[in-house]
Amino acid sequence: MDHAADAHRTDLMTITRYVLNEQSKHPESRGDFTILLSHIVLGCKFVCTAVNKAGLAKLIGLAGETNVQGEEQKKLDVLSNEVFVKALVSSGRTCILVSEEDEEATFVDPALRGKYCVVFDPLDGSSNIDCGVSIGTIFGIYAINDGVDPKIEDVLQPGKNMVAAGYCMYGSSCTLVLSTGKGVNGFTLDPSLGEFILTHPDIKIPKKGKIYSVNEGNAKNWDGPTAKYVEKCKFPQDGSPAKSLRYIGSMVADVHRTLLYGGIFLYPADKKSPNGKLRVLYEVFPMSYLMEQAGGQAFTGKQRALDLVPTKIHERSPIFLGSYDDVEEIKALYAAEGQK
Ligand code: FDP
Repeated sequence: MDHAADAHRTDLMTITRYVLNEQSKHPESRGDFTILLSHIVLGCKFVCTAVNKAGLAKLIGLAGETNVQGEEQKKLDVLSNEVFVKALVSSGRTCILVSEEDEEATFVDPALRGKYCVVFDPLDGSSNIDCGVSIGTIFGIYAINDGVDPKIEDVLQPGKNMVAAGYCMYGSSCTLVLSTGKGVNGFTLDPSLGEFILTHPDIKIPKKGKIYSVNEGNAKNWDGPTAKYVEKCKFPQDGSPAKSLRYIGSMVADVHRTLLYGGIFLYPADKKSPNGKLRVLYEVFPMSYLMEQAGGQAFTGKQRALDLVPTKIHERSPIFLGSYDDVEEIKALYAAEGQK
């Protein structure tokens, strides 16, 4: 441990302090959002610990299996969902929860209701769990006027209406990236303090990147603009260098790299999946919100992603997101296709 460096870090901007500072700019605020966020942070810390211990604790396995003590084992994604649902309900600030793990939305008991609707994927990138590759939690937050009589329409809103969005990546470090509509900030969990510390203030995505990120195994089923775009990445005709390909297959990790290094992340529609794979409410919207807040763009192949109005809670959409100029290029290819 570098005690000398630690000795200099005496003024730590924790995530709670950061949000309280923001709250103090709104004297009318009652602190509800701060309380909600502290429950999300607790969920992230819990899942981070569970992910780190997964191999040791044999948490990996089929839901319903029993361990040596005869206790029921839960798969990490099932466990993570339970943790987040309980943390969000007990915050007393939520009224509707939509989780990737639950077919139906959860309407919070009236006695515990607040004004926020939270949409989330408790553990995204599940195919990477068993091999220890980075995975994450993604969340988006809507606020409704009052949480007394919530309706499913309250979450079927365009992503631009979200009041906050973020993700927590369980990787070589545990990083929480958050936007409350005024830029993007990244916080890294200091395990010795148990606190998320502001390590990446005001993240801005490079205007143009050198990396593209897509599952090329699906290439035979792509439409014209996606195929042309990827061809251009590999064989640019304008003398620019070819882009590098990076694809982890875990949205949080691929988007995190895109946000920090620039470039583009694509999960397009294809002949087999005409709506793509990724879910609008808790994958496409939060990541698009963060990208726009960081100066990038997010496009569905037809429109700005955050303008999409979902009609079902588990709806899917194609998505192209990342550096402003790179997304501009794919938009131009779709526009040209539309003019044919
Ligand atoms: P996973 O299936 O492993 O849960 O939506 C889930 C997701 O992962 C994303 O995290 C990831 O970006 C994408 O699917 C990967 O899909 P492919 O395996 O089709 O590339």
